[in-house]
Amino acid sequence: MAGREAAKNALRAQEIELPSWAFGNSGTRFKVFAQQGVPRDPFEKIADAARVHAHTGVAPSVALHIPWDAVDDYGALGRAAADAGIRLGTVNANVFQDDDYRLGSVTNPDPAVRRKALDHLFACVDIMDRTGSRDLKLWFSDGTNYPGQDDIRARQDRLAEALAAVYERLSGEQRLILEYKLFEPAFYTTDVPDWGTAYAHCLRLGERAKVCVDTGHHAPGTNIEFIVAFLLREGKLGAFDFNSRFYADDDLIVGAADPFQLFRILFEVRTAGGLAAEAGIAFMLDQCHNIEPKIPGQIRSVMNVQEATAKALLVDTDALAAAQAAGDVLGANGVLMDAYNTDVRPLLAELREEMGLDPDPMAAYARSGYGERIAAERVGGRQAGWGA
Ligand code: AOS
Ligand code: ZN
Ligand code: ZN
Repeated sequence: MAGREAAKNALRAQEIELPSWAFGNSGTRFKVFAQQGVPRDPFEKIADAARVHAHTGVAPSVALHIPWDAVDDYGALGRAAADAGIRLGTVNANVFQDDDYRLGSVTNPDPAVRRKALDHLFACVDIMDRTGSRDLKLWFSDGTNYPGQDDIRARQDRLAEALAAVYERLSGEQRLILEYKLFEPAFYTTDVPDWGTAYAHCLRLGERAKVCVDTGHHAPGTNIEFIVAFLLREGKLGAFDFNSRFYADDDLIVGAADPFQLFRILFEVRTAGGLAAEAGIAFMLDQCHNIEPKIPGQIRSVMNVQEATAKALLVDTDALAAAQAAGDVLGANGVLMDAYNTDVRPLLAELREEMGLDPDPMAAYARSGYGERIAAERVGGRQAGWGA
């Protein structure tokens, strides 16, 4: 088993970004379930995200979603984050929640709608300039429902044109992160359906365009760790949207459905050097809690990412390489499984104590009284996607 201390050092440095939209009310396509104490504005979402960081120590940033988190004064939002001990992270654009986007946003056949979508993307870059965010994350709901509805190649041309314009608008260290998704809301064609399409567009754009792998955005049975390994090898993996799924884009707690898959993904990240900050991979959560309480739901997800990372770090890579070189199939698989089957909870508890945290973040949050306090103080909390 590889070194515990080395594993702890890597885990201490790990940073997991929380989605602001995880803290608002959400639901299924049939019903949004209201919870007590949910944030009434972006400042309260930041306070809740900071709470997750306070208990886990490894979630120091929160991703914004525009316009859900639009405010007049981004300087004030950034200061609120800093005062709470966190920072503003990725800006997620929203070109899917407007009547005009019924037939698509940047790939819409109507140039006026395309212009409107592009203007929103530019506005997101303006916000990044103010928040100091490095990444603009683009997910497009664009696609078609019926054969013949629109020209597949023309839509790719329109997409390429919009991406090039946004990329051109970026400055300094800013990056464009393109997210793909197999289907939904479009059911016949999706304009960015898979990693290959996202990769091809990013390749054309340039060095600062990278792919986001949302773990819920593939066909069942897809080998996601292969995609991760490939993108890492090409220097094109920019971010993860971690969540878990049983059927489609379920957006459930990370590691709930398939913790072994999460371990396999993080093992590829670890062996490619992707855990180092210099690798520039944003480890984000993209979940919408529906029936579970939101803050502890995020804490649980952060802990699950940590556990999978810890197991990935414990793989004895020397023993693995020796077994692989010798063609020892069972030996190699055994090395991987030994690490996966290790109970890393004591190691993580030890790490948290060393970081001055309670070894049990879930219990510490429950004891803190924060949940009761926000339920009493915040009346009229909002849906995750309000204002759009
Ligand atoms: C949509 O399915 C994607 O996962 C996006 O990342 C989306 O922007 C995010 O879920 C917030 O709505
Ligand atoms: Zn996502
Ligand atoms: Zn999704």
